[in-house]
Amino acid sequence: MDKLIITAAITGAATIPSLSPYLPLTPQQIADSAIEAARAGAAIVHIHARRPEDGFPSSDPAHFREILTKIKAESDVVICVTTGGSAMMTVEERAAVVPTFQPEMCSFNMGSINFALHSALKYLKEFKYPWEKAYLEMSKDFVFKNTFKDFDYLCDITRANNTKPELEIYDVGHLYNVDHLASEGKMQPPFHLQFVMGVLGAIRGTPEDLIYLHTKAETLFGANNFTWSVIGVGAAEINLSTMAIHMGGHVRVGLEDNIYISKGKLAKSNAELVEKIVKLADLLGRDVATPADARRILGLKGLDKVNF
Ligand code: KMH
Ligand code: ZN
Repeated sequence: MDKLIITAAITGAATIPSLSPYLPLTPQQIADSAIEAARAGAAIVHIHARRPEDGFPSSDPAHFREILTKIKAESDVVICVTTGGSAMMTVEERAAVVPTFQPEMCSFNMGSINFALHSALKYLKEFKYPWEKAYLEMSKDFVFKNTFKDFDYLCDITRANNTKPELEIYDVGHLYNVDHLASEGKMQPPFHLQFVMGVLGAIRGTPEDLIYLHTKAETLFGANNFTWSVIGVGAAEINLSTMAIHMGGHVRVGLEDNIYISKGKLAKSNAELVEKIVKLADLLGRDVATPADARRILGLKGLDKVNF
């Protein structure tokens, strides 16, 4: 079994600032939190940007540049930049980070889904920033758009910049989309699949759902033609991580996906969530990958080839 690659998803766009005072918002906070997560054992950090003044999801290259250069100055961690951004951005805005920064990795969302956040309105009554309440309400009508036209665009720019796409699989049909693009010669194995489980609008985070996605990927691609990782959104995080460590997959944790370190107790940092996975890996007898191990396992181009 390969060493375990832990990805830390630092801030995202779905977690709103009022959900946790520990969510990093400014470029400095996001970079510091990523560096700390890397020191705790994350081999990859997944990066979104936010407007420093109010934490609203940002696609501004200046915000990304500040975050990426600060991380690179302090750490050799692999940086996987989002092209998912938020459902309020156009695909062109979301994907601009790839030609601009030519990162080693980027997310590549493999299908359109409803991406609903409105259930947080049931328990969240006070908001830190004016945009947050409307953002949750509007998500009831959000479609997170990732069409075949968008796939073509992302295939072109990831290939042109030698950026390894992390294929975000929110449901089983998304595996068939990968297969379709591969059959057209637009994507080549080995694929790196990220099973995103527990978003309201897509597959849930149950054990049988993970087994099903994994089995279907093996059937479609063959066991040697893909690596995989899992995101358990919310409460599913630790259970699905345990399964993935045991099954030879990799794990993503972080405040983008889950704000709790244990039942009802907020995680104080991304590093704390990473440390929990490091302990779990140790208990289950799996070694944790360094950034150099992750580059070898995933076949990445190297930090000297990025443009920041
Ligand atoms: N927020 C996650 C559920 C992306 O950034 O492209 C999915 C994600 C997508 O991380
Ligand atoms: Zn993301």
